[in-house]
Amino acid sequence: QADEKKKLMKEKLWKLMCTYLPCDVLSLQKSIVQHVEYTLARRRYKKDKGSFYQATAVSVRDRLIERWTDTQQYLSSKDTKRVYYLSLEYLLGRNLQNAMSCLALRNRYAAALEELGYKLEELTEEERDPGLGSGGLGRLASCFLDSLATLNYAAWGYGIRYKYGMFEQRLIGRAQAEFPDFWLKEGYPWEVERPDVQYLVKMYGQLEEDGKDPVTGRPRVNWVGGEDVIAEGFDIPVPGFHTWNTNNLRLWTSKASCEFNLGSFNDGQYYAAIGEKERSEPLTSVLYPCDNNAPGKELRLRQQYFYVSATLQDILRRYKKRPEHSLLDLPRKVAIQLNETHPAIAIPEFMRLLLDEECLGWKEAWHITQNTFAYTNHTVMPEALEVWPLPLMEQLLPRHLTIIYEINHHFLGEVRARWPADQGRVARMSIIEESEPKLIKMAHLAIIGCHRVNGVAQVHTGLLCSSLFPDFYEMWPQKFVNITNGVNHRRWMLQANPAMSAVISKWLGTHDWIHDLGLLARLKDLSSNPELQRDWQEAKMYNKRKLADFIKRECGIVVNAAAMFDVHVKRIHEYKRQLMNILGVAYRYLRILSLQQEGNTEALGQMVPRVVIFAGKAAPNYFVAKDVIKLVLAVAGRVNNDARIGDLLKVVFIPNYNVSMAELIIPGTDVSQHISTAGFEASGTSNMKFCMNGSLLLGSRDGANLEIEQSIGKDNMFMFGANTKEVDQLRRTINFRKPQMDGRLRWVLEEILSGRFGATFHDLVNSLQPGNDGYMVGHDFGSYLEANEVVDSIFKNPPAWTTKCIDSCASMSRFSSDRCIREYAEKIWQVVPHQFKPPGKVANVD
Ligand code: B1H
Ligand code: IMP
Repeated sequence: QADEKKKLMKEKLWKLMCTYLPCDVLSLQKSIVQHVEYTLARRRYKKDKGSFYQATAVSVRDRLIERWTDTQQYLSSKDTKRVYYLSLEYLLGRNLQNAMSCLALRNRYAAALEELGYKLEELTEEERDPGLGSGGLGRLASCFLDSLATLNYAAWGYGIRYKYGMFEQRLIGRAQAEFPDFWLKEGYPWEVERPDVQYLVKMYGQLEEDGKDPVTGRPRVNWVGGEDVIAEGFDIPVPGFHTWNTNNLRLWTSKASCEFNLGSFNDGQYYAAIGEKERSEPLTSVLYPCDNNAPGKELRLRQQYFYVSATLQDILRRYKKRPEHSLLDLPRKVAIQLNETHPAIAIPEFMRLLLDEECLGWKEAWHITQNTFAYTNHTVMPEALEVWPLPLMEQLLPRHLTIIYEINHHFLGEVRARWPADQGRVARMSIIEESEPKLIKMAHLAIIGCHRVNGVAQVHTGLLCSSLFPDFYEMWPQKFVNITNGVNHRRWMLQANPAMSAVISKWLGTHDWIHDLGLLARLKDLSSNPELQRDWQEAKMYNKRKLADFIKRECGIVVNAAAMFDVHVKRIHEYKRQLMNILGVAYRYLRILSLQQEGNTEALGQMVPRVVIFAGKAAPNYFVAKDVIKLVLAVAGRVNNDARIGDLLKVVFIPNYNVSMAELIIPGTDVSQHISTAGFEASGTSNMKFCMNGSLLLGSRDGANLEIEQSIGKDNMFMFGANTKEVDQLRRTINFRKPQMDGRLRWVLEEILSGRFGATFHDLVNSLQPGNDGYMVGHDFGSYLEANEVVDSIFKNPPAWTTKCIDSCASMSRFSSDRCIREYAEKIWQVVPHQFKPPGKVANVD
């Protein structure tokens, strides 16, 4: 009888748990209102957008969780190979619309909210961006997670749940000021805390020899003493678009281990224990806001190790749950991708776990590690290549240092065997740089410990093989592959630009392009059709008006939506050459004034009114970049307040660029600038987003610009300036040449020095003098201005312009992150999509 009762209870529980939440409009309304009343405990008769956003988010999350649990259950039962993406940065952007679209419930939620007196668009604005990254690298990681889920790959992201994300940028006194971004202030409704998922992570301490391992015969080492910190997981479901598959992003937060270990409270160590707690908590407090610049701080290495160790422990635990799994087979079930070298300490950590905890021999452990890990390089900038002082590694991670020595020893043995008597090569390839202090080169460690190394655009991968790591390429040519970046077109077209998406669907007669961007190619036959052009232009104008309204609200500047919107938004960096842009703007301003003085009304009449829009953050300690912002603001102040200029030129710097702002700016752009010095921008990804949104690119011969040009055709892109080879040559001879400076540039610099724009910006002007100009602003300035003239001349012919925009957009399918993820799956991870089908029939109601 007891058995019968148990069985009934189990059946009842099963039935209750397997009943999916209803998704009709009334049920959605009930769930939202219940969450306002019970989850948030807000007064039901007080209406406010914040609560309704939160409640709607939790209601959506409930529905995601069902799929998430099903997916994970299915994958475990099938023992599917999983991909783990390790990144120190994620720029998720807002989640609400994305999740609703994935569930195909956007229209229903919109209808449900409408009847309750809320507009979905307005609630969307209530969501705060989790800025857990600094720029393109972090956003790429998020696009990848979206595509992985949509394409039915079993994949988890792992990262850090920083308490303070990317700083908030404000403009105070015509300069950047940084404020902390406490993004969790109102709570984050998309995450689920996992107090049951905790790991201990040890740092510092000493090594003790402990005899020999009886099985492997290796000397056994104990790592003792030091500090323990607890890593606790927070999970964010990552839904796929119109599929049941729902992946996971697990972010770690640090906690003091004394909460784990109450012993210290009971033995009179109360205050010491509290002290330890205080020390552990800041570990995951703050994101280092540097893009393409390694911070080299002890706390940063601690963050990296902390999250890597927790992640690998979690992965191993999951793998070992199946008793039939042998560690030797791990690479058949697990692929781990390192996003840059930021998590590269994973290589010695994984070795440590296999050697010291799992008691494997070196050979087995190394074989497993190499076949599991792969590394993506995102930069060739010397200041971004991570190196750690050896004494710091020795102090923080003594065991890892000995493992790194051993890896290096085996590796250099191979090098010597292949190139006997080539001591120079051995020194170049070593993981350890024999400097004072000695340095550990994380890129070398990553290349040696991984079975694949990839660059993120053809020209970038070429540079990895020819300039950055030529010795490694010579040794292992098959290890190096290119996978050109891509972006999630569902976020960057469908979500960010519903107006243009509707035009595309109307003219293609289908929404299927959302799944298969290749279908856009059909638009090329129609691109000069006047009716399509009219629809296209209307959509663009709608987006430009929205952007103009935003600029008015945020910056107090009124801009004319009929003018050309010329946009340069990205991290502020010398190599990205915002300086060249603003000098070009200053030139345009001076030229307008001189034409007016000459009374040259004909030339003036030919000028195209432009609104030049900048946005982006400078790293707080990057003073040149901060000076560039000051110069932009100074020029803006002069130009916008000069009544003689009127609508011919406006300059805007929008503060606090982030993903959701990018979603607003990109669709409202006519021409966008990607003008890095050739050889410096590994790929760029916003170039792809702009092109997909019907803006034309003004670009240098760098990164993915080159491949975009190949796809859309030379005539649809405004390219200028030196190519990689030329830049390389110019930089080698920089101290011997004294080239003539372009007269127009000289004019602008003289005007700046004269105080025409307020401050005189001596340092910036000086950085452009021949011999100092490492980023080739002077060299490229002339061709840059000429390219700008071509932009103007075509903009004056709207049908010609619009044809180019449509043709470009229609040729962008290669740059979807779907293509990119399929390449990773095939060339690196050896995984295939899984076949999980939702239980019963799930209607796509949107
Ligand atoms: C990119 C970085 C980066 N490359 C160091 N490297 C960082 C390096 O905090 N740090 O230490 C942070 C970021 N970011 C970017 O990656 C490239 O510059 C872009 O060209 C590329 O599109 C993007 C994605 O591949
Ligand atoms: P890119 O450097 O212009 O290719 O930028 C790549 C992408 O990173 C952009 O499209 C944004 O999605 C994101 N991004 C760049 N800079 C920032 C930033 O300062 N904050 C947040 N996101 C950024």
